[in-house]
Amino acid sequence: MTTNRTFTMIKPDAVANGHIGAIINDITAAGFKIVAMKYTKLTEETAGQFYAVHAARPFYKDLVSFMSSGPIVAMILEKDNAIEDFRTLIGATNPADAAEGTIRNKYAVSIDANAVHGSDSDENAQIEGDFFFTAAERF
Ligand code: IDP
Ligand code: MG
Repeated sequence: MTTNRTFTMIKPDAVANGHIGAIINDITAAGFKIVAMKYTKLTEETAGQFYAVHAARPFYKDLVSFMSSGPIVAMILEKDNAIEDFRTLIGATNPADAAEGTIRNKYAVSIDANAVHGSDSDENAQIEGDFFFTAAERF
């Protein structure tokens, strides 16, 4: 089932570098509606749970440490073809490979500190949104 929703986080690097406003502007200008939004901070424990799918990868420990290093902005977004269109908007994981004008091209620092998260499937968008938001926090 396609839900037309995705989940994103503005990661600690982009928050610390003052890019919250610009990134939200790019997201809404691209036609995404904000369904839920929260300024919050992950702990090592909650970051570890969120990225449990990557637990076997060599960068997991660094990823958990980075994602709990400062505040983030979590959002559920809605648009036709949300998953794919949002991945296009943010660009490749490594900002060095991200297309001109994409969010990671403009705001990311490195392959780990890469400005934003974007869900990779409808199923994961649902799981990730549920991780941060109750039903009453979605509009
Ligand atoms: P994605 O965020 O583009 O979907 P994933 O492969 O799902 O990329 O990786 C999750 C996150 O883990 C990335 O956004 C990035 O922050 C980090 N990451 C991915 N690959 C590497 C790597 O090779 N070195 C360090 N960090 C990485
Ligand atoms: Mg991913």
